Amino acid sequence: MTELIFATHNENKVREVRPLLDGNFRIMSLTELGLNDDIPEPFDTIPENAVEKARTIFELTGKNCFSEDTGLEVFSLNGEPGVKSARYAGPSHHFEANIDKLLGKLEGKTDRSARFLTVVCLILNGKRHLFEGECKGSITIARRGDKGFGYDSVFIPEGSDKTFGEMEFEEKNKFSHRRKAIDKLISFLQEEYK
Ligand code: ITT
Repeated sequence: MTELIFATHNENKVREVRPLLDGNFRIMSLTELGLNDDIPEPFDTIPENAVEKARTIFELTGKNCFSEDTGLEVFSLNGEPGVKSARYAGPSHHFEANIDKLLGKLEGKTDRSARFLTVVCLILNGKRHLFEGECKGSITIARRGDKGFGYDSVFIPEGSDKTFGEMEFEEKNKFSHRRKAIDKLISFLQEEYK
């Protein structure tokens, strides 16, 4: 079975993505490989950071790998938190503080529309390929649900009345930005390996 490293330290992402690729590809996480060093995300755009994560792991291992970078963009906040999603409330990457800041900034705003954007970067046989996935939706007034991670408890995808925080990850995968980007990755890999 073809092996691919998923260049992420976020185990929630691994949990969502692994079942989508199961059967055809063996996904190895950085934790399983004992690669615990921080991966830099120095850039101001999501695609550049996705590339940087995959490039770092490819240089370290020389193996086929993919990464992904995700941001939440809120339209009435001019796209914030965007590329700063992980460190919106400060460098400590604290989910709860990030959500508090977001809900605070949206207080009194009627337009609460938002989207998650994911860019996956695959490095296959030394060549780089990018795939994008988007999920449109809106931000709730308060947190709902304790499943998922990050901003899941305040994001309702279009087509549902639940937040991602109220969904098991299989249900989130029916709507999610990550799922859509990974679907494109899978179609590409199927062509490459047919
Ligand atoms: P890696 O860089 O190791 O992959 P990360 O958690 O730092 O993991 P990102 O930079 O891609 O991941 O994500 C930025 C933040 O956006 C992340 O910390 C979460 O708070 C949030 N986020 C990403 N995907 C999300 C999702 O599907 N649902 C809710 N929040 C999400």
